[in-house]
Amino acid sequence: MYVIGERINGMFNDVRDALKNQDKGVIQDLAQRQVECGADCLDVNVGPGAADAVSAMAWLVESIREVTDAPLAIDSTKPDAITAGVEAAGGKAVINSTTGEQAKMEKLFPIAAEHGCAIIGLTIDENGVPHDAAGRMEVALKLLAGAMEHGIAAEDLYIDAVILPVNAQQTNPGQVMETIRQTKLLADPPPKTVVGLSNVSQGARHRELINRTALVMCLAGGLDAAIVDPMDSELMDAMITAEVLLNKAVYCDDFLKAYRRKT
Ligand code: THG
Repeated sequence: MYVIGERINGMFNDVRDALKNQDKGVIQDLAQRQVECGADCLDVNVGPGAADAVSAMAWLVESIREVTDAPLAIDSTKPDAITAGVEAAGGKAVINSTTGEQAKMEKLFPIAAEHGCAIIGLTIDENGVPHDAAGRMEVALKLLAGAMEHGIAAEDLYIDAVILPVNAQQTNPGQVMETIRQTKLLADPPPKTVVGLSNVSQGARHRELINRTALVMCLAGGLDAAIVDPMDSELMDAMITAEVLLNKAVYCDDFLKAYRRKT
């Protein structure tokens, strides 16, 4: 599984304060620790409070680039902030994200094509988040068609079925898991699949247990990537073990250690 570290997000108080005080050491430490724990890519999101999202994104990415050249998932609803982040990342970036809304696709697919970036497509359109897997698949198909029109390969499109807090919407995770399964049948080769895992447990008790159980269930449906906290070692152990059981990693008695040696 492609591990996208979630911790550089202004939703977290330490990141929000670091942005306010221009304290790049905090950001650099989070970048290095996530990579050491197995992140393949780092999500970068300035959070809802940033006054100037464009300059905040550029500052975050430049700070991270001083310590790692890991790919970055440039996470913003604002196309200008995404462009600033992708340019500061030196092209090694995943655009997070477009939706299936026509106006958004027309803005964001050209940015991905121009910079040669992969792009996440949320299954949200002009009507909002669909209620079931069938509605999500309709949007996924629009996203795939939009990507292809702009010369973006299916494998560079990550369909995100939008996992939501289970305590508020108990039918959501099951619909997301079904969407993951169906997305892998959409085309040959199929688009990739991703979730922002920690959404599922927001506001709930036993967050870590919910996160790791949901991750294993999504992996069984064919999940390719997830935005997660790689410093949660029990979550990472569950992911590694699921990959062995799904025959995506070779079994050996020391499989946890073998995976960690790779990172
Ligand atoms: N899809 C895509 N991108 C995404 C999401 C998604 N980016 C953002 C988010 N969802 C994934 N990242 C997070 C990061 C943190 C949390 C949830 C998802 C989180 N934060 C604590 C909370 O809200 O309780 C913050 C509190 C704290 O600990 O300080 O849970 O779905 N493409």
